[in-house]
Amino acid sequence: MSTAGKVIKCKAAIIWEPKKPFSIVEIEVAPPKAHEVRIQILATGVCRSDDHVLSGALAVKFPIILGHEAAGVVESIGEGVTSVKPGDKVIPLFVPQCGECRACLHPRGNLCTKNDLGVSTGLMADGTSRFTYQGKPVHHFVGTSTFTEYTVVCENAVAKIDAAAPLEKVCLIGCGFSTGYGAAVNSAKVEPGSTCAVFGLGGVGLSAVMGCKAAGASRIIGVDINKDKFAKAKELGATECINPQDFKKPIQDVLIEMTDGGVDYSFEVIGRTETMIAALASCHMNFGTSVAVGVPPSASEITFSPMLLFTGRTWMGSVFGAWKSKDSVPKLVSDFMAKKFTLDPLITHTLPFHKINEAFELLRTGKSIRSVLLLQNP
Ligand code: PAD
Ligand code: ZN
Ligand code: ZN
Repeated sequence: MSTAGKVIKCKAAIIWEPKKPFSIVEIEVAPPKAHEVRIQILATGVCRSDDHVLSGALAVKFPIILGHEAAGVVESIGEGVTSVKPGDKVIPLFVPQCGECRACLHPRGNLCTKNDLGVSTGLMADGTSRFTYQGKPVHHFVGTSTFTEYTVVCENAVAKIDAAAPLEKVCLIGCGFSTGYGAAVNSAKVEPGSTCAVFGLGGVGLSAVMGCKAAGASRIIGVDINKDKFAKAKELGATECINPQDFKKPIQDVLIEMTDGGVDYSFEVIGRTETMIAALASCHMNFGTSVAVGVPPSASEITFSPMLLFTGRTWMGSVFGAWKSKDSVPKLVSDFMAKKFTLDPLITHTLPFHKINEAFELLRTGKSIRSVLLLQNP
């Protein structure tokens, strides 16, 4: 029997307040309104950005359904939706692409103004939520909310992908892989023969390593305080790995010495203000570029010497790897299917949805790269 047009009761992982575990409860998911799409989520990755909400670093409205790196199947569509239909395999997009705003129309812009990042509302465009628990609304997260069996997203925030794509792998294209890889190939535009440093070797940082390698970098230096990350980083293209805790001097001084004055490109893929400055200072003063990828705590500010910029360095940020999401995600999935890159080394754990708290513990203790939660059998 079709569920289209009806409220769906299903399981979702709700967070009630920071520093508390997920509770899996039965929620109600309203049908999609005009220009909205209801998706059955089948696989979702666990990204540090979700954990930033749990730790309290990222300010959102509670209660909330987190999750933003997923893949699923369209269950039903609202009025006026033309780009997807029920049964299509899709990836939800935490950076939408409306195609009409200045960012979407600019050749270099990808942070569509319809996004719900930064100061988040936790609501759909009409100012309401599609989720209720015991009659009370529950907030959406960055327009996706994938830690639930069913979610509702705006049509601008969903991309149709190859029907043959393995959802338990390509869900990483919804965030971690695309963010890191794109930071190297789109934002920095790493050139063949260049020297790169990647700070933070988690799922996103390792994807940046893969992007640097694909772009032809000849030296890729991985930087992490967890040496257990080094073997995988080397497997994916890092030529050397260093642990800041092994040195008495600041890591930027170590990198400047190792590279005769600084790297061509550095990437901060941790989300800490100190390492953002260290990454900037590590790149060459004349022509070095540093890309800030890690999500900083909402309330943080940075103080740094303006000489770091005056002497010629470039500092830029990168959200979702600077990909125009709705156009690029289907192509990234096709590239994956054509074996132009691999996702397997990034997926260290695959767990059933009810083990969501365990998956976050694996991330916090540095034991996982990416955990993928399966909601049904994809
Ligand atoms: P992760 O926790 O898997 O990886 C972070 C890595 O940094 C770990 O290996 C840590 O050991 C390492 N680390 C921690 N502190 C330090 C330190 N002081 N010096 C060196 N290494 C350190 O996270 P992830 O890969 O899922 O995400 C990384 C960041 O990227 C995180 O802040 C996340 O919120 C952000 C992100 N940004 C976007 C975007 O669009 N810009 C998208 C997705 C994730
Ligand atoms: Zn993410
Ligand atoms: Zn837009």
